[in-house]
Amino acid sequence: MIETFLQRVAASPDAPFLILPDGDELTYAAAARRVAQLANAFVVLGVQPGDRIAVQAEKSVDTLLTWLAALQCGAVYLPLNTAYTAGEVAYFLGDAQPALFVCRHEDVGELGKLSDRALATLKAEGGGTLADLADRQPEESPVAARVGDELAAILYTSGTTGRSKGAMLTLGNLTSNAEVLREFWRFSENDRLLHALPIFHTHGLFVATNVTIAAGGAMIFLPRFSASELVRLMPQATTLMGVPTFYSRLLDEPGFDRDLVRHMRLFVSGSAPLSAEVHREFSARTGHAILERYGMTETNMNTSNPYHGARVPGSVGPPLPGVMLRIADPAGGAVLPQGEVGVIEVKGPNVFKGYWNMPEKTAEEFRPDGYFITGDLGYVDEQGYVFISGRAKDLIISGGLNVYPAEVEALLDEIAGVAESAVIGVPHRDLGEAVVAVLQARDPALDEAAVLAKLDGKLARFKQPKRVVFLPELPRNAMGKVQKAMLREQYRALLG
Ligand code: MLC
Ligand code: AMP
Repeated sequence: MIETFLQRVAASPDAPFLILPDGDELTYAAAARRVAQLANAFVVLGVQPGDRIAVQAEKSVDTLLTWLAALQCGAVYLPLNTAYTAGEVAYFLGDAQPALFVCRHEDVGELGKLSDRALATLKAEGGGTLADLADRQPEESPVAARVGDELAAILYTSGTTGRSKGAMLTLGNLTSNAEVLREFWRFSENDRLLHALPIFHTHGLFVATNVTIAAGGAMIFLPRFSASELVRLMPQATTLMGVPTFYSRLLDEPGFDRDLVRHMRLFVSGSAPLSAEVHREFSARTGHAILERYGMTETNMNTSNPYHGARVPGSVGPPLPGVMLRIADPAGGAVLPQGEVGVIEVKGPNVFKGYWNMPEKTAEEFRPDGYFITGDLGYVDEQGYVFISGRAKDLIISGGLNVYPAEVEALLDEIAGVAESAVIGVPHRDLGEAVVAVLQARDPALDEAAVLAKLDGKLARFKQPKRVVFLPELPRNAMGKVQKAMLREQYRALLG
């Protein structure tokens, strides 16, 4: 991506790359100068090609540019969700052993001690020790020579069995996917993408940013999602990418109507299922059919509804060019005939190299012929459109963020007075699904507030249950396994 970025700099140095909510602009040339300064700062801090750089910092121009600067000096980028607690961050740093950890300036007291290598900080409003060091660096820097198979980034995804896994993404994975999406979604230098996603996940960092760079377009770069800010800035934009919650919230926003979006070229949704109802309501209100696509941290984007042609509500569209997709029997792996429901498997230049330091896990999730087992269940219709109908993995997706019940259950089971726990996802109008804990208590005095207080500080807040409910006993099947489907049914109206 750094080569693509620098080609864009050379071609159109004065074109805007980032447009800030107050109207300030950063051109491609100015961004390149800052990227070089940051890359030089990394080298001063001891980073060498192949080293990891972990970043847990608020969304800002400097934070975004650390991604390109890491590539420029040949490092491997490791972005971390700002919601992660110190305990969660300690695991990632221990596992990935980054040569440099960049954290929020205010966190240095708590997190500084987690890293025995170089440490630097960024402030949300600009500044911090990394920014100050970068200010004193030359505005040019050599570009590390690397080949496509080398690592560009490691993104941690939680696992069904507890430990988070670092998905290793190569330069080739990212550049090929960015190029395919640029062409498929017709991005150009005229595009102004409203960017309100976090920049520590595939969606905000790779899909949105890399596609913009590949096209030489600009991002209207918001520090966080706000429906009213999107409405205010929409007249300057051509495109928006978001999780389904963005779209349901926009529908609730006064002033969000056909006139406001008449000039828009494209609305893309992904990371979680977009309900057919929101899709239809959005079309009726605006005249635009949201384009839904399907991806994963491990695979980048796999499928997309077409740019021209039917965007089918409830479907994630056919496989993207270059992506091979099949439906297999989750148990034996036999490929199933068209129309049958099974586990979705994918193969292509977009698919990651494996999990960091976990060769056995990697081997388990690939078939011998190289297909990656996504853990999503679905089928392909007669027109070749993919429909996701469920998940073989025990995973909750809340507002586009993944929560693995096993991780929450492990912490709940440690609480004195809890006999057993089952964490489930229940329908939630705003977040799609929300986390609920069902507990069998040993201590009758244990209540919801006490349980939530015990989780606080140990688990990122988005993973914490929105409700805790108690049952005298958890329902089990003949094998003794907790029947989560039954619990999901029982509590499906809990959050309205
Ligand atoms: C925030 N909160 C959430 C939450 N987001 N709880 C559950 N699920 C979420 N997603 C909680 C906070 O902890 C806080 O709780 C309260 O809600 C308000 O926080 P906030 O920061 O003000 O929330 P808000 O700005 O409204 O955020 C909602 C959101 C955000 C939907 C805008 O979560 C978001 O940007 N999601 C996008 C995630 C994303 O980028 N996913 C892509 C993954 S990549 P409290 O208790 O402290 O008050 C991927 C691959 C692919 O999946 O295909 O793209
Ligand atoms: P992550 O591990 O955060 O990258 O999340 C990837 C998961 O998000 C996938 O395995 C799917 O379960 C889910 N996902 C992504 N896009 C969609 C979509 N359009 N519809 C349904 N689920 C999706």
